[in-house]
Amino acid sequence: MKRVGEKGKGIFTRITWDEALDTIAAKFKEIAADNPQAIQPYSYAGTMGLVQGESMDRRFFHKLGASLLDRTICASAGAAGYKATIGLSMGTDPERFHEAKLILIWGSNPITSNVHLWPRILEAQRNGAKIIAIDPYRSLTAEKCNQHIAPLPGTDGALALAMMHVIIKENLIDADYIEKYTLGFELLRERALEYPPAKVAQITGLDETTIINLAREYATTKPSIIRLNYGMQRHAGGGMAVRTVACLPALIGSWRDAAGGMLLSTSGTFGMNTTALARPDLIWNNPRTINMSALGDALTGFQRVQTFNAKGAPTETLEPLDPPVRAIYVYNTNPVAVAPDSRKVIAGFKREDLFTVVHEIFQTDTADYADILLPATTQLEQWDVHRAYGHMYVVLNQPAIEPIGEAKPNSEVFRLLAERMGFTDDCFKDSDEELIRQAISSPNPRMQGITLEELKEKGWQRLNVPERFAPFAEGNFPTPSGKCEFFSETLAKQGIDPLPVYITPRETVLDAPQLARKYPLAVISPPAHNFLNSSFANLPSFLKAEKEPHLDIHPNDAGLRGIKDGDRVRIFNDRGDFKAKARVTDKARSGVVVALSVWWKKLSGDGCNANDVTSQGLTDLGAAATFYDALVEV
Ligand SMILES: Nc1nc2c(c(=O)[nH]1)N[C@H]1C(S)=C(S)[C@@H](COP(=O)(O)OP(=O)(O)OC[C@H]3O[C@@H](n4cnc5c(=O)[nH]c(N)nc54)[C@H](O)[C@@H]3O)O[C@H]1N2
Ligand SMILES: Nc1nc2c(c(=O)[nH]1)N[C@H]1C(S)=C(S)[C@@H](COP(=O)(O)OP(=O)(O)OC[C@H]3O[C@@H](n4cnc5c(=O)[nH]c(N)nc54)[C@H](O)[C@@H]3O)O[C@H]1N2
Ligand SMILES: [Mo]
Repeated sequence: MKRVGEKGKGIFTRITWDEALDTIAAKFKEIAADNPQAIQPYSYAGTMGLVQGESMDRRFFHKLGASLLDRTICASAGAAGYKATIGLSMGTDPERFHEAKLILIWGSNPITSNVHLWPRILEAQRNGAKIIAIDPYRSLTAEKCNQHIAPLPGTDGALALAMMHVIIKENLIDADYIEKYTLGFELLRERALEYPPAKVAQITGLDETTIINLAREYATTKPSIIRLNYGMQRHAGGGMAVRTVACLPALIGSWRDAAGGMLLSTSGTFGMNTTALARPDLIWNNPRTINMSALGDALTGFQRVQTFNAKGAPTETLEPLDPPVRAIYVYNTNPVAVAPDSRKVIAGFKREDLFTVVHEIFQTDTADYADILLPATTQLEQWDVHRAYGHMYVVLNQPAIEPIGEAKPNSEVFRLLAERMGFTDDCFKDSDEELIRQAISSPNPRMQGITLEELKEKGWQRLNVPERFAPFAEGNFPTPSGKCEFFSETLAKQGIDPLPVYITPRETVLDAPQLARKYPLAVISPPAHNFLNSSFANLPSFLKAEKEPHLDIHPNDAGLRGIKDGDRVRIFNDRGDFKAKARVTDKARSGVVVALSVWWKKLSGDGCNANDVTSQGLTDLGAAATFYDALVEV
């Protein structure tokens, strides 16, 4: 379809695929003749399949010479933080959780967002394990745990350092493991001594005894696992927070047990041949990279440049973006709803001189701003192969039905565009099945035995890892030193504190007192139970279940503002505002309000959602979005 109405109104007229593709190719040729870097690909996790998510699309934009995209909207802070300590996103097998005796669910809400892990956790609980949630919000998961510890958002790094303080002072460490398999313990010890529980109680808003007991229980119950996840990452110090928490298992030697250690993501266990898929060798012009979490800036003419202080706390300046973005091609993502600082994002998409292509299954908030809107197939209609971040299986996605209507898979559209652009390299002719073969043909030992034939037969294959996978039982950390790095030379070289350190959030009452006078409440907006980011947030059954946007607010905070349960409230800061129905509840700890997300703006009642108040500030490590680091008034 092509746009006939004003940008954002979503009024289109139907055209043929030929006309659509010719229009896009003509526009790209015109811009590329000037400078192809003015063309911006923009994609994320609509499908996480390798074929439809990171193959023909990457080849196309590499060959074109378009700007690159740093895909930071979700996991890059945690990945970078974990890498600094452990080396690679690899950890405990989710299928061992039922054997643990203590599980810390830290910044994660598995009942909603990791459904296949939850039964294992329940089984552990039935076997007598204690389950502790560490979360500022009493989530569905926290409600079912044996204990819920509710720190202020973004203070997890301090909490972990205080735990280390107790563990080291009370000699609850595994000295043998530390000696053989870790680097920098003496320095870590000195650092941890700077974080006594009394001091950290002030930072986190927890009782000193809660912190001490948590540390003791964690260190003395065997095996104990930490399921750490995204909640703690979405703050200015999110990368360092993950790096810090990731030191804990080595300190007490819990990696020795297949049901010990920790799980952030299993993605690094997979060794898919993503290079063969994306073909970075096709890049010829050393293009710039745009950070996807600062899309609002990019579309309005700016690039965010980060600098760090000696600890590694980030500050950012805006520099003019030259050339400006003249065309954007959006697929597998819905940035108008999910990217931070919506007003800037929308101001960008409204630009009359911006050429916008959106390839979608539904007419999303973002689709409404398209100049050309293309129909996409769903996973039911397309080939793909998946790795995972929450299990150990390679999964084949075979189409169950023919494409409906005129919908086409991402891979096919890029093949057709490549042809129109005159890209003659053979790699633009690869079929989806050929792409799958390339993805799984990898020298990585964990990929040995994975074949398309067996995948077709079974649908899935477990990675070539032992049933009782205990990757770091005897060290073998994939870090530069081969050890768990309490001290990181790599960080030191980047001018960042080589030891774990607490990096404060950008926007909290304690750390930004001036801002807090105007906006005294921290807002977090984790996934609503029935939505998948913004996917499914338009389907009638799920909308019925979620009813309308809500804001959970503690009785004290509600009382101070004369807010009663069921009142319609406005949540605002200098960036913007959105409206929701107040639920006065102690599920939100005092000082923190919770807006479960991600609502489509056009279905939310006021055309806005939680991202109207979130910021484009980036994390320390990984330059990720800081969705849960925002102050507001209600
Ligand atoms: N149903 C459903 N499932 C999903 C998704 C979805 O949208 N819906 N999204 C998928 C995606 S893309 C992702 S990335 C994952 C995300 O899934 P999770 O890893 O579970 O991450 P979140 O839901 O963002 O946050 C988890 C919990 O962290 C808490 N939290 C917020 N800030 C902090 C903090 O500073 N410290 C601590 N300790 N906790 C904090 C939140 O209150 C929340 O209960 O889920 C995936 N699965
Ligand atoms: N306030 C707030 N904002 C958040 C978050 C939060 O917790 N709070 N979570 C953040 C996180 S963790 C993430 S990962 C991002 C996720 O953000 P996105 O990656 O944008 O995920 P979705 O919002 O689910 O949008 C994916 C879109 O892809 C489309 N799609 C699905 N399959 C295909 C396909 O095969 N082809 C094409 N062309 N399109 C397809 C879907 O219809 C959907 O509209 O959002 C982030 N934004
Ligand atoms: Mo995500």
